[in-house]
Amino acid sequence: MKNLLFIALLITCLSSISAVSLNVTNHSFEDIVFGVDGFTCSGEFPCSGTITNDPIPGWIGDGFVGSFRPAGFRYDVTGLPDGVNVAFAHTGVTTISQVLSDNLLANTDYTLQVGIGNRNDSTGFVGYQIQLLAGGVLLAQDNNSLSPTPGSFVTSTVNFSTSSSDPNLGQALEIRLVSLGIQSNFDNVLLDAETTETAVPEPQSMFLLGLSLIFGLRVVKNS
Ligand SMILES: [Ca+2]
Repeated sequence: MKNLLFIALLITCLSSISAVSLNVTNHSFEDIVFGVDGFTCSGEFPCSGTITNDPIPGWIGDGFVGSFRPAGFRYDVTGLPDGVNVAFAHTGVTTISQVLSDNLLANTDYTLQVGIGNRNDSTGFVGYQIQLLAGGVLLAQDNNSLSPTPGSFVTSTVNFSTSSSDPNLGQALEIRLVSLGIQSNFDNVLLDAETTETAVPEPQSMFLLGLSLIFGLRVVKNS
């Protein structure tokens, strides 16, 4: 038992894997406070909502897009993934995008997750794409693989892993949410990064390693 503990401590000190959640501004589209069924739009299109030059703070839209607080009956199957707001895209093929402050790193596993919604009062699910880019280059995408039932959200997951020689290393990461028609809803955009390389032990780890070695040697000597 003591030998197993020693080995576990040794492995923990020598090879650590760390996962972090990268910052996505306004990731849940809650920055604007609405009454029920309130929404924003840029004013480029006929709009009965709140007209603003920044309909989805932190994000750039290329068409009729905005933040939206859907009434309860619009998503009565699963509710919303997070909070009370979503983002909507309401033109033919429309993209909502954000360039992140993080760059593409070597030896890292990236996991992008986004809620995709199909309103109860829609005339049919129009489809979507969830894309992860670096330096404007598409790395990976979910090209409309899921089809949420009316009144529900599903979670799209996009994975991408780098080696030590990916040609796009150091380029700024970007997330694009694409609606393929009128309209798709998005929510709760999460991007995690997990390094896969063996870490250089930090001072605290070196201290634990020293204790482990002393403890282990005593166990071996006394066995
Ligand atoms: Ca939300």
